[in-house]
Amino acid sequence: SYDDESCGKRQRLLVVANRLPVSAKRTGENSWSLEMSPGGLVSGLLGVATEFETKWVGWPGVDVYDVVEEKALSESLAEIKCIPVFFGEVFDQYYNGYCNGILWPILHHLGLPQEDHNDTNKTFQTQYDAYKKANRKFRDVIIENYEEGDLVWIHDYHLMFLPQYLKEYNKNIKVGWFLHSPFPSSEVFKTLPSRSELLRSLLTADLLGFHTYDFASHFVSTCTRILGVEGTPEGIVDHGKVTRVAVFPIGIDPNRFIKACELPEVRQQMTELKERFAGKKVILGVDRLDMIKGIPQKFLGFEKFLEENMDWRDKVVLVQIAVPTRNSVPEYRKVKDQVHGLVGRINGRFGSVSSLPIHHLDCSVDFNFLCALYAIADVMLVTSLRDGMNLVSYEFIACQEAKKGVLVLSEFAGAAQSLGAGAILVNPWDVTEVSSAIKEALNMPAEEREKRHRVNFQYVKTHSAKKWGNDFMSELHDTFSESDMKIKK
Ligand code: ADQ
Repeated sequence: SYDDESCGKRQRLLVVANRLPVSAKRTGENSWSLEMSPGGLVSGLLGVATEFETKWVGWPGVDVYDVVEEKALSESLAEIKCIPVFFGEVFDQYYNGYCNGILWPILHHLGLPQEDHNDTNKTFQTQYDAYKKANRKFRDVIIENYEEGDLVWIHDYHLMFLPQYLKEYNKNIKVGWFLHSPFPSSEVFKTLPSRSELLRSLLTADLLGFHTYDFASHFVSTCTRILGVEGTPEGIVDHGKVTRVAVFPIGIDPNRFIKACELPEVRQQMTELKERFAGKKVILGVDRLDMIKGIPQKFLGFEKFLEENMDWRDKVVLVQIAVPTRNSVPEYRKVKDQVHGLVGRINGRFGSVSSLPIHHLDCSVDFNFLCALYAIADVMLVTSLRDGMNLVSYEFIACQEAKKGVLVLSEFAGAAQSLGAGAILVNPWDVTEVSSAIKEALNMPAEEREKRHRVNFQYVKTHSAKKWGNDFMSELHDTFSESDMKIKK
C-alpha cells in the first residue's frame, strides 16, 4: 500500500504527458465537452490512479488565449483531476517540429530530415528552443501544483528536459520517466545535435523505464559512449548519483476487449462483416498512418504474395485501417501518398469489377467496430519498421478467443519480445519473407493456431496495462524510499 500511515492520506501522484487523457471540445461560449481518449497508456494509468491520489498534467487538445476561457476550461478539467498546459505560439515548432519532425524519426532509426539544407540550422535551433520552452511550461504548471512528497511520472520523448527542470527547482522531487517509443542504437542517437543535453537531463531522474531490454541497453550504452558515465546492472552511475534504468513492457486492458466481443452490437457487426467477406480469408492491418508502421512494406509483401499465389487471388482480402496522424509534418503526407499509390497499383493489377484485394480506409473506427474487425480476421499483419511495443497486436489476440487467428508480427516491434512465441515473426523489409509468412498463416492447421493463440492469450491476459503501471510505480516508490534513506543518513 502507498498510504502515508502517519496521516492516513493516499500517496499523491502527478502523471505528466504531452496529452491529457481527455480531449476538450468547445460547445459554446466558455463551455466545453470533455471526451476520454482510451488506449494502453490511459487504461494502464487508470489502474494506477486507484492506488494513488492521482492528478494528470498535459495539453487538453486545444489552446485558448482568453483568460476567462482558460479559467472556465481549467475548472471543468479540475473536476476530473486534470491540469491543463497550454502551449500558445510554441506548439507548432515544439510538437510538429522538434518532437515529431526530429526526435520521432531519430528514435525510430529513420535519421534526421534531409530537406531544406540552407535553412536546417535555423529550423533546428528554433524547434529546439521551442521544445525547451514547452518543457518549461510543463515545469511551471507542475511547480504550481506540487506538494511535498508528490511522485512525478513523466511520459515520453516530448518531455525529455522536464526531469532536469524539476530537479533544478527542487532536487527532492521524485521523478520517473517512461519512453513509449524505442530507444535507438548509440550510432543513431549520436547524430542528434542536442544529444548530450537531452541525456544529461534524463539522468537527473530517479527511474527511467523502457518497453524492452534492448531499448534499455541501447540507452545505457548511448550514455556510456556519449557522456562517459558508467553503466551498471542497477542503472547509470555518474559522480555517485545512480539513475535506475529498468524494463516495463506495457499491455492493454484485456477484459475491455474480451467483454466487447460478447456485446450483441459487436456480434451483429461481426455477422455483417462475415457476410461481406464470405468465401474469403481476411487479413487485417490497423495502424496510425505513420512511416514507422511499415504500411508500404506490408502492401509490397501482399503484392508479392498475390503475384506468387494465383490460387489465392480471389480468396483473400487485406483490410487496412490507417488513421491519419500528424498531417502538418511533411514526411507524414509523403507516406500517405505512397500508400495510396500502392493501393491503386495493387488493386489495379489484381482486382476485378466485383472484388478488390485491398480495402484501405484513411480513418479511425469506433471501439466496437474495431473489436468486430479484430474478431473476424484470420490473420493480423503488423509490419512496423520499429515500434515501442505495438498494442494493436495485443488487442487482436484479446479478441481472438473464438477464431484463433494468426499474428504475423514484425521483429522490430517491442511486442516481438513478448508475443514472439505465438506469432510468425518477419523482417518487414524482406518482401519475400512477408509473402511467405502470409502464406504460412493462411494455411496454418487449426491445431497449430490453437496452440500459438493459447500462449499469446495467456501473456496478454497476465501482462496487462494495469500491471505495467503498478510495476513502474512500485519501482519508483522503492527508489524513493532508498534515496530518502540516504538523505536521512
Ligand atoms: P502508437 O504508435 O499509437 O503508440 P500502438 O501501440 O499500436 O501504437 O497503439 C495504437 C492504438 O491506437 C491502439 O490502441 C489502436 O487500437 C488504436 N488505433 C490505431 N489505429 C486505429 C484506427 N484506425 N481506428 C481506431 N483505433 C486505432 C505508441 C508507440 C507504441 C506503443 C504505445 C504504448 O508508438 O509502440 O506500444 O505508444 O506505449
